[in-house]
Amino acid sequence: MSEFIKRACSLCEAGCGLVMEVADNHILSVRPDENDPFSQGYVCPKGMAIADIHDDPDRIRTPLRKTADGGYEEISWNAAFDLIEEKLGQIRKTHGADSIALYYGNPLGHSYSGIMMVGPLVDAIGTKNRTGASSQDTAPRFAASHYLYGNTVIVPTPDLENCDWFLCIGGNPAVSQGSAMVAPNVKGRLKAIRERGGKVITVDPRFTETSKIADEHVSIRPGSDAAFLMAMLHVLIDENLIDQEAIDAMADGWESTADAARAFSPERTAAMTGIDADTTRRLSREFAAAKRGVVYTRLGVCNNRFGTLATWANDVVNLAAGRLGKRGGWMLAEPIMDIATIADLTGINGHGRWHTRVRGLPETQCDMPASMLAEEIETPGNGQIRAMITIAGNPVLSTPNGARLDRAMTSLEFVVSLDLYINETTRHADLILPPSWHLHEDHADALPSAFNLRTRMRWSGPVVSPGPGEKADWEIMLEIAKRMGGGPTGVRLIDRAMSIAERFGWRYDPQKALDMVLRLGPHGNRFLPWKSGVTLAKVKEHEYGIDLGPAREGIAHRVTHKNKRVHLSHQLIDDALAQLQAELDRPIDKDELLMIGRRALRSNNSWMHNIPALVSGKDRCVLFVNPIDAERAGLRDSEPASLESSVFCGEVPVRVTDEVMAGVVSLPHGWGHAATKEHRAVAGAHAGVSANDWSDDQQVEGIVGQSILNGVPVRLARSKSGRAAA
Ligand SMILES: Nc1nc2c(c(=O)[nH]1)N[C@H]1C(S)=C(S)[C@@H](COP(=O)(O)OP(=O)(O)OC[C@H]3O[C@@H](n4cnc5c(=O)[nH]c(N)nc54)[C@H](O)[C@@H]3O)O[C@H]1N2
Ligand SMILES: Nc1nc2c(c(=O)[nH]1)N[C@H]1C(S)=C(S)[C@@H](COP(=O)(O)OP(=O)(O)OC[C@H]3O[C@@H](n4cnc5c(=O)[nH]c(N)nc54)[C@H](O)[C@@H]3O)O[C@H]1N2
Ligand code: SF4
Ligand SMILES: [Mo]
Repeated sequence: MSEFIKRACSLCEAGCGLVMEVADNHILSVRPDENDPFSQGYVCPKGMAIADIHDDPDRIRTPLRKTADGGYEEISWNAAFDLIEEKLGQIRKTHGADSIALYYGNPLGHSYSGIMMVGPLVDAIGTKNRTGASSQDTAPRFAASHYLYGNTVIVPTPDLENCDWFLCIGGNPAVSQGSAMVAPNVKGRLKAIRERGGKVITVDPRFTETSKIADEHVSIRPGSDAAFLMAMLHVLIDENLIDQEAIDAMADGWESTADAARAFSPERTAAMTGIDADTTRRLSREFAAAKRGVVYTRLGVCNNRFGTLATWANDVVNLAAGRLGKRGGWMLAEPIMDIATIADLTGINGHGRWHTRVRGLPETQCDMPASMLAEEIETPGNGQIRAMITIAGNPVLSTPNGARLDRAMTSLEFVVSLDLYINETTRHADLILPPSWHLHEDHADALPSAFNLRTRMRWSGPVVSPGPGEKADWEIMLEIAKRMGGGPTGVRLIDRAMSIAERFGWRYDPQKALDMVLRLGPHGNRFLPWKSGVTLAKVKEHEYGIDLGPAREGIAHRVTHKNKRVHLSHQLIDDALAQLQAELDRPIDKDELLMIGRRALRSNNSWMHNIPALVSGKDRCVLFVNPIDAERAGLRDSEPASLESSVFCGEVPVRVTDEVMAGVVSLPHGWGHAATKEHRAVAGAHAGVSANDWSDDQQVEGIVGQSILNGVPVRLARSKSGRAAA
């Protein structure tokens, strides 16, 4: 007899409702949950393939240890933990804690129990060399929020439900499902804006899947968004379209900000942005005239030059037009958990408190920029990285100059990886530890709730039970933390008390930890039995979770600066503005070619290419080239080309298309699986090339040191061999 189990998809922040048919602890089918009030029957192809990932025959099911001849042997969990304790213990003793680096990847952000264990594990090791995917996608956002609102995790979100004018800059939500905005079925939501008489505009170097459903598309030169946003601000001020009352009520430092905007007339920024002054003026006027307009920036703006400045300017433009904290505008979510306080208590709210050894790059939210990895491994001296733990990540494919990191990793003394697969990074591991994975675990949308304009949380139970000996990420991480002298909280005294309690049968339980943060949160019952309020038990009572309604308007209830106001002026921002100004008048090199990325609906960064349903059809790892650039380089459609950057030269198959603007080429990241084809047959058959072999680890954004993954300078030529590398 089969049963039908409802479950929120845990593959991205949208959290779409799924129904899974299960019999004998096996998933027979997956379908959209038409009754889910939030996703309303929407599911993307990745969600539909979640059981294929779960059952992928190429997944690792037991801990593996690398053998002397480069093969793998199975090893028991205990022996694996003993080895970790011995090796990492020895390396830390001899070379200090910073010699052990920890990289955690994107999927961990979708596991509440796993992400909660990162801090304690890092504390147990004692290293400052913690890095991960957020330094590839969101560090500029976190830093801008830290300075503007007082806390890295206070991130404004566009109110798609209620806006009537949506300017989407450097995001492709029709494919990504939206980043830092929880909105299942974004396409439907964007169409709804138009159906209620509103307008959707994309600003992007590529005519994207989102552009296709928008009213207007504006091409922009990569890396110039800060200039475009400052020009919008200039027009709003110049034409007296600002909401002075809202600005005065909310923000400090407006005068100097307005002063700075003077230098950025749309006539002056046009050369850098490629957007003519009339278009910038018209869009600014439309924005101000719209009743409920909002300007949104995302990844293409963040992991780019001037990422932090542009993100800051994004918020300032919304503030200036009176759209910050307003219904249909740029709003602050009110998560059920008080994540700003958690960020303060755990010390993650901050920027620039310590720096990398070799290049002096700053931490943001306790994470170092990931581009530091290769040089920190290669450069001798005190604090040189000699061992690495990777968790749910693939930095060889996802961080800039991946080929350099690939080489550098071979010199490490010890590598432990927690992953489902032997991938391009974990193949360097001495030990690979497989987690039992999502569908064996319970799931709560804890982190994404920070970007959800409905104050809601959903909890789903495990769909199938793990086999004997399978462990969740959090269990593996906790055991490593213990072996390194720590425990589940990272606070020595409490951890010690917990370890004593364990002798009497007490066990750490992530559900209890989640329950605690819910109870202590703004809607929680504070452990007072007579008080009604949110507890995990109450969340569990509702099959689609608790929904306390839309976030309130205003910002003061969320801003954590003492005076509850937005702080606009900061030296770092002033310096970046001066640098941007200096670049405005730089003549544009006619031959300049900048490479950007491209996401696809049936892919998730580097790791879903082993699922047949997600890679069928034409190979997607091709370089999009504008016909003008193709002609210049003498390239023809479908032929391979030689692509060169400051760090790498290799061949790529080309598609000639005016989808990308002239001067811009586009290659998706996350491919390049030739080195692991013996471990992942399907991915190996669709190997492709890695875009990050071309991106440069030495070129980073100026304030937070974010990897520059969009806007990489390249040169194109006819391939000499006449064969594509892919
Ligand atoms: N050129 C270029 N580079 C980019 C980007 C770009 O746009 N262009 N995007 C950047 C962005 S936004 C990001 S977030 C990064 C992503 O980069 P990473 O986070 O480094 O890598 P992923 O490709 O997401 O790989 C995730 C790994 O986690 C494993 N995994 C999946 N689920 C779990 C789990 O529950 N537990 C464990 N232990 N492992 C799991 C998968 O098998 C896979 O190997 O890439 C960045 N790199
Ligand atoms: N299907 C699918 N969904 C995903 C992912 C995936 O790999 N596949 N990855 C997930 C992850 S980790 C993240 S962080 C989110 C990211 O989600 P989004 O923030 O929506 O990011 P992208 O889809 O990469 O879109 C970035 C856009 O920026 C454009 N761009 C590049 N350079 C510039 C520039 O200089 N200026 C401007 N204005 N635009 C520029 C690109 O052409 C692209 O259209 O998506 C998540 N969702
Ligand atoms: S958009 Fe796709 S991957 Fe994201 S939650 Fe929904 S079904 Fe899952
Ligand atoms: Mo990301």
